[in-house]
Amino acid sequence: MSWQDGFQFDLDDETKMIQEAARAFAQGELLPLAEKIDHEHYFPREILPKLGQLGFMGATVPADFGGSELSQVAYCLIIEELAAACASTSIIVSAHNSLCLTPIVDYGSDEQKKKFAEPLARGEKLGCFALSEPSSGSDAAAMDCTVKKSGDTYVVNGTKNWITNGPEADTCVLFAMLDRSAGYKGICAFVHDLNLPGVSRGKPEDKLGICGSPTCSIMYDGVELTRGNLLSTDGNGFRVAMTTLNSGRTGVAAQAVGIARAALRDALAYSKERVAFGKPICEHQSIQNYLAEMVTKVDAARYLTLGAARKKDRGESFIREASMAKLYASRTAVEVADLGVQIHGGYGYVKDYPAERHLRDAKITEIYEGTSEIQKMVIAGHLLKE
Ligand code: COS
Repeated sequence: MSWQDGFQFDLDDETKMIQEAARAFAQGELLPLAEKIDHEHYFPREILPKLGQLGFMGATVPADFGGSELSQVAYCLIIEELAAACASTSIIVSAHNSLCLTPIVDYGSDEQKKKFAEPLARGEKLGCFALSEPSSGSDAAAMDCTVKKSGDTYVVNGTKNWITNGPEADTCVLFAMLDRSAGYKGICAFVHDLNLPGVSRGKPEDKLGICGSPTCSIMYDGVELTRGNLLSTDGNGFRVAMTTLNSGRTGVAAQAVGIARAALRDALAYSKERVAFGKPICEHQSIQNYLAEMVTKVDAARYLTLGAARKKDRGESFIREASMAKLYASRTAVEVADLGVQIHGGYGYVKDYPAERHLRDAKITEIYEGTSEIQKMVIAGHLLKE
């Protein structure tokens, strides 16, 4: 056992096996590609069928619909392992599972699960989630994308922004406003194929980090959907979005733990090799102080993350815990990656070493699936009610 395992958290044998399989794949096949994925903004298409074979593309989906039916704890461990090798790949997998598959499984009819969830869970198709817009992100209910209903037909017009997997995805979970006068109760959720007439995609965004995870806008121009695309009922879309994001936040927290772990792993290795004042820098107290701080935070972040996931697995309320995990783990990722750069000195500032990549990759975890400011609103709101 090494520091990378952290607390064992009473994992059962099956979960330990999944963690080991994820680590073996991530370290053996993904880590060697991570630099290319980042530097060339390379979408690792060839990795996806392999992740499908491992069962990671439908991690928590019931076996009846082609999934692996794993616990949320096991899912978070998979995302952590992928992120410790390549943050871009971890968010491709996390957006696909948490944001696209979860609402289909939780709110879709059996027919929708068969049609949309099965090929996603097998890794044959890639999913995305379209909630944010050019003028609404944190205030998710303030959306401008509209849907007009006529009989069983729903016609969608508007633009969705910051769609992780957008340029490559086949299937989308979409949110649009049916009745503005009803506020958040006027929002509908849909699942649809992206190759419909009237759907177009913007150019891939040029981002600070997670450069192999493609992001774009999706435009809807009179796109016709049917009742067969509606998830849940008219007006229940905000609930679909919020509950989806609750579990999604445990996935982003796990991603942040993985990035922090990678930053510590690389800084630790460097500190043993680099000599200053006649000895390896890991023998200097100031570097040891950094390393101690880093490993403590990584373990604390993982503890919060798996704690939130375990509450979900037990069917308990986990909204505050998921937000706490995301808030703390994302800050940890940024702080630990920053110290990783500091330990590397000048070498931390150039692209020859992965230290700077971890810092660029870490930052987004404080922004997507709810900014840190939103997480604090959720945490304080629940604290005052409990
Ligand atoms: N889980 C389940 N239900 C939730 C919820 C959550 N986390 N947050 C809010 N709700 C429910 C509330 O219980 C309420 O339902 P009822 O009226 O039935 O009780 C309803 O949603 C409206 O809640 P509220 O009035 O608090 O909504 P607001 O519009 O004020 O927004 C926040 C609440 C800010 C928490 C929400 O908009 C949010 O999470 N924003 C961030 C969105 C986000 O993460 N975007 C990233 C996009 S994906 S990259």
